[in-house]
Amino acid sequence: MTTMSILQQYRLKYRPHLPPILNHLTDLKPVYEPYSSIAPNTLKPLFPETWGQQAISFAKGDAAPHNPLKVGVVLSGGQAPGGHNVITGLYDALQRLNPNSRLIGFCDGPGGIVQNKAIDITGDLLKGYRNQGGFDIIGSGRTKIETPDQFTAALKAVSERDLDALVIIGGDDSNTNAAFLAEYFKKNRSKTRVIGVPKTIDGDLRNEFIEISFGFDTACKTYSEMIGNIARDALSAKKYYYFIKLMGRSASHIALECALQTHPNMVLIGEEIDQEKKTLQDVTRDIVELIVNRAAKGKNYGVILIPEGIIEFIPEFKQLIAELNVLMSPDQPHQQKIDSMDDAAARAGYIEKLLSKEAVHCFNGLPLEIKSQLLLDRDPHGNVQVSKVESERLFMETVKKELEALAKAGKYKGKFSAQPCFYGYEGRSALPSNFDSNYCYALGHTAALLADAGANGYVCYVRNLSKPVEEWTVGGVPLTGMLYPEERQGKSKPVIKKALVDLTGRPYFQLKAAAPSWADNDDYCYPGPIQFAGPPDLADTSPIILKDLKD
Ligand code: FBP
Repeated sequence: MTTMSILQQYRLKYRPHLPPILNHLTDLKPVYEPYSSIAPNTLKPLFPETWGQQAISFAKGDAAPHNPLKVGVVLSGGQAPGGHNVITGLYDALQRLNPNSRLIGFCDGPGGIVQNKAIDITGDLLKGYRNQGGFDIIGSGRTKIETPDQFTAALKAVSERDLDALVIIGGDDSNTNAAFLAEYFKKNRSKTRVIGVPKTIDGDLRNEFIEISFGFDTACKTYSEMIGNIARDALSAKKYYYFIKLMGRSASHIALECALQTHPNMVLIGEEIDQEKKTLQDVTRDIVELIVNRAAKGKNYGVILIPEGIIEFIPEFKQLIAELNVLMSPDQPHQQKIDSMDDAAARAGYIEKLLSKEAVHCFNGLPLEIKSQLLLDRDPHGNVQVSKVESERLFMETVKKELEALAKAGKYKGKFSAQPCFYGYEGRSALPSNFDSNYCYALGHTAALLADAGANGYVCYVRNLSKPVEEWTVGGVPLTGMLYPEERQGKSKPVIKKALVDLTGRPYFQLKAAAPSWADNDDYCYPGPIQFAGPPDLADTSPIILKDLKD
């Protein structure tokens, strides 16, 4: 273990607050409740063993002895602050249920299950990870368990290790995978139950039960600190437009939350662009209009937030990306051919010939750099790696061109100097906020309770998150009920649908109401660094976008 900063040492001593129901672990009994699944019945034949289960909550019963459990845990996908607290919460709860319980951690993501590579997670090991950022205790990875051989290997691993349960900490894809593993294990008469935990800074694993995935709060607070600092810099020097791309693969939840925290001059919301069917040129013109109006007031600076997933919401890009996803899928020879070419222009030229007329029109209008970024390797789920596409630079470029044309026509007299920023990875392993520390610790406890209750194919929830911890409730919902058929790499597959920004929701209306003033005036708000100590309205805040739920 490396030397710990003073703050890290203080955070090790932080005792996460638990909702009162989790103070009585050994007395709790599961309560089964009807659950309105969104999954169409066409998916039922794929899940004969785990279809149609009820939701589970917990209520106080009589104190009863609990059998020792052996549980495996795995971290899957991108890092999200709080992962270590899910594991400490799981460990502590298993110990409280029965001190002879054991926890093992599969290393480096789901690939560790397939390779049966794991370590014992002990109280001593956890001493250095309580309330700390990152996933480094066991590592993470993006391997997806999908081939028959991988399923067989996973079953072998959990059987050899005699696991009562396997806890998968992951996003929408990993929890989809958890649903399939739960079904497969049960079908093969394995005793190992599978339980998911909703993780992802993107905040797109949301539904009636999952109010927000863990990590979102800390990531947004981290980005908002930086956006606030940049806004103050813009206001002080009055010479730059900052084009800030914010992580969040598809949905614009992070951009929305950060905008509500910092009040930039403009924020692009992918879902709105999609609804209004705005082209690249339309979006460029919206930004240009803001810049021209501000220039007329002598303001040649500003802050513009761009969600990472933006390009997929612009219709011409949507089609281009859909075609690229199919063309570059593993059963096609094109990715290999492209990778063997040294020259970026040749690579672009090769793919151009395979695209439809509409897609080629969009592709040809892009700078070569962006074309190359679109042709990089797919992620393990077959998606274009949008975090590699520098949309902040793309917009800087298109806006600059348009402003030059306006200047030539005598319609713009301002100065335009822009700086690109990308805030992404730096938010994923930050020290978790009190909110994420508490939330994750409660999620870990809930996973232990579900394992103890014999639940299979469930994802944990903690609800009422916009309220004080004392009002939080916990339980589990069946994963199959959250599935929906979606086209992936040209094939229809059941997946947990990514939740997009609700354009009829309170947070979006709040943004729309404030946007005109933010555009003209410099209403910047400076949240500063995450606070871990102090009054609750300073240190224990939850994401602003949650406030529409029950308030
Ligand atoms: P998860 O969905 O696995 O939580 O990851 C989300 C994310 O952080 C996205 O915001 C981003 O697009 C992507 O991971 C980057 O992935 P990588 O770490 O593979 O570069």
